[in-house]
Amino acid sequence: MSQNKQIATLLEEAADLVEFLGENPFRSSAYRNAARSLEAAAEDVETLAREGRLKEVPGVGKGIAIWIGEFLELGAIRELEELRKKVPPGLLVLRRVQGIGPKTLLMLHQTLGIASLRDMKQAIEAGKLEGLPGIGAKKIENIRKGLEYFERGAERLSLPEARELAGSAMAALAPVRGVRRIEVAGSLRRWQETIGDVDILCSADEPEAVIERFVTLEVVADVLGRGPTKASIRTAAGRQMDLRVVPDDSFGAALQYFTGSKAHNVKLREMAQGRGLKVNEYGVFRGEERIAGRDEEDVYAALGLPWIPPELREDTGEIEAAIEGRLPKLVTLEEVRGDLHVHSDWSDGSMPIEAVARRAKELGYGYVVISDHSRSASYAGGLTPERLREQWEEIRRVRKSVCGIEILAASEVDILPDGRLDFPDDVLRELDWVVASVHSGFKLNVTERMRLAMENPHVDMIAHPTGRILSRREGYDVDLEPVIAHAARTGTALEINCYPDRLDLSDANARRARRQGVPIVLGTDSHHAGNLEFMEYGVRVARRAGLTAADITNCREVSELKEGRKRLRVAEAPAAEAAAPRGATPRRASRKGPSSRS
Ligand code: DGT
Ligand code: CA
Ligand code: CA
Ligand code: ZN
Repeated sequence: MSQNKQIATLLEEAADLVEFLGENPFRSSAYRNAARSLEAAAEDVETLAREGRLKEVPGVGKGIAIWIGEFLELGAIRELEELRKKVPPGLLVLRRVQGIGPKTLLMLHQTLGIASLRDMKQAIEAGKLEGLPGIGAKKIENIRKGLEYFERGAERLSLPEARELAGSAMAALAPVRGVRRIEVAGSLRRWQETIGDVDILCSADEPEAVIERFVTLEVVADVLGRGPTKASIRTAAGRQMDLRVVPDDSFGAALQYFTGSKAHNVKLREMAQGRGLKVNEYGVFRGEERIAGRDEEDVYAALGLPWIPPELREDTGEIEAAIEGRLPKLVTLEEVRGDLHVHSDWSDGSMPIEAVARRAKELGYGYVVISDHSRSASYAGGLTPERLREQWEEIRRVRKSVCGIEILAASEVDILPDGRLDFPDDVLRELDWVVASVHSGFKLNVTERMRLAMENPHVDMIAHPTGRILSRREGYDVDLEPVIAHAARTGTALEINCYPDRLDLSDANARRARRQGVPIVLGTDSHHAGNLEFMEYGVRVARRAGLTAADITNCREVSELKEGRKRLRVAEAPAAEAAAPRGATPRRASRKGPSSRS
């Protein structure tokens, strides 16, 4: 690990500790910002420190410069050591469980000595939480659910983690003598939202050499099994990876088999039997004769089917659709024309607006929004209307310096506990795009609040509609069915949030929403450099939901996007107008708004 990375890790830890101790939130975000910019810094800290240039790193002030100095000199940071003494590590793990706030946790630690996941579970089972001050039956039930959800999720890998593991293994295996083809299989190839274990398939002339390299990869902590053509390993972090090596002329059949899903394969085999054929990992057979197996396309073709994209292989109707020739033409990353959910350093992001614009342009987009938080999201540096107007000045400036891409002025406006929006209509009216989200009061009538927000003609989209965080929390107490129905009725888009630990809407929910005619938006919710690339995850969710470019708002060019905006349609449609209690906004050119570009 480089020293920059080491220090960044320590700063992240300090941020966690400070957060846990309930200290000034600015302190923890300062640590996190510094950590990120150290990781991104081109030069190593040692050089920077020697030349007295540490403070050139964004986010590194006097205090953190001292920390870095201590680390370089002593290999430790005194203030961090002090912080560590105040918080047992098990409590930091518990802190990530939904349903337990820091105050409760600290109290349970002090009264019951709870310091780990296991302590907490045992205390609940033994009924020790009952009757403690401020802890009702409902709260205990929430903690129990949070623990279950956390433990279930912790066993599976996130997509980025799985891709990283697979990518590094494949890079190491590809140069091994005799290797011909190598691919990921299993749930990772299907882009399932979490991954049980990583499956890799390889064709090679000398399987032993590949297996030998695999079991000696740097990440390997345990070899769980090893044979002449397959092996399974476990990493130090407890992650598992399987490798299969097959002859090149059955690579297609093996890839089809090991991609799964199991349910898809079972259905496919039944269908094949009906046609007098047999399918297995070695090929497609008519009697003794092998009629396909080298390439996956041939396997499907031998069964009379078009190739089915892996994302659809879950037995949710894709085989029937393939038989009837009505597989959807799934959306691709190249068809996405812009990003409709991006934060800049004006709120809790770290990218200046200009950097967002340049990156979006590099990605080939025609447009990108700047959708910073609104004032109620104070923890995230939400903007007041005054700051928002100042931001428009900056947007106008960047529009002049970065050409060839449209920068749309937007906001991610909070849906308040009573269902009102955090900005008045006369502010929202001037924006090019309005995202509305619930960021607080997860148990307060979320369904109704979202419905109210969607009544507002300025609200173009609801972000992360269920609020789930994969492996960490279940999400809001929201009933999605009426939310979807209301989105369809008001023409409000629902987001597939592309952040890999959100993926919200999920594939199944996106499919439901689309069936009811809801426009879908892919939003990265970018906060940092590199996050705009999360678009790929959202595209994969959309593909798993069977969506085409026509279903997705940001697969349109910017002109169509503007014309299609909800408030314009609402203004023209009397029926919908009646549904907007605060009155639909007539189309009106704004003098102050960011859209006036003269
Ligand atoms: P995961 O690892 O839980 O995220 O899910 P998968 O789908 O990667 O499952 P895994 O790793 O157990 O197996 C990889 C693929 O191998 C699976 O998708 C289909 C195939 N496969 C494994 N076991 C069986 C089986 O007993 N029957 C059939 N038809 N296919 C199997
Ligand atoms: Ca797997
Ligand atoms: Ca496996
Ligand atoms: Zn958000």
